[in-house]
Amino acid sequence: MKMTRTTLIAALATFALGGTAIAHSFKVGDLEVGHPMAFETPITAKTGGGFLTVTNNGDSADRLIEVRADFPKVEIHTTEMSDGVARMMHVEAIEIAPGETVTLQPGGYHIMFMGLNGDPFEVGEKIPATLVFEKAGTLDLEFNVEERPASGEKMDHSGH
Ligand SMILES: [Cu+2]
Repeated sequence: MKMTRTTLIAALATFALGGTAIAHSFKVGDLEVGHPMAFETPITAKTGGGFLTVTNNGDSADRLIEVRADFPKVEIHTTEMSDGVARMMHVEAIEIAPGETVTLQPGGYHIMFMGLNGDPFEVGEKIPATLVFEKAGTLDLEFNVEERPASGEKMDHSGH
């Protein structure tokens, strides 16, 4: 593996924390984004989910309206259960009310990176992305790719 500056810093940080998942956060205006991460994906995966928390420390609502990353398509999704099957649906925006924390997690809201096409997410990889908020503006951050838990989340991707 070629040791880039980013991987070196990540390796040092991992060492310092004893190999536990690294919590990281990013701020723009009154918003704080906590621990953006994605699970590793199989080589055949066409999509990967991105997860994080957004806390609004201000006194007016804001909305996540767009996510930009180097993939053919990036969408904001929600998950709805119908007939016992989780189906993902595209949403235009996620509202973050003042004083609230919205959690993007498996089975709920998530960011969908689409068109992976044979370049899967690998543990330790960092995915650069830009979140666009209606009021707070843009926020550059990185999603840490982490090991998928053994149970994994099972999702129906037929809607894609
Ligand atoms: Cu999705």
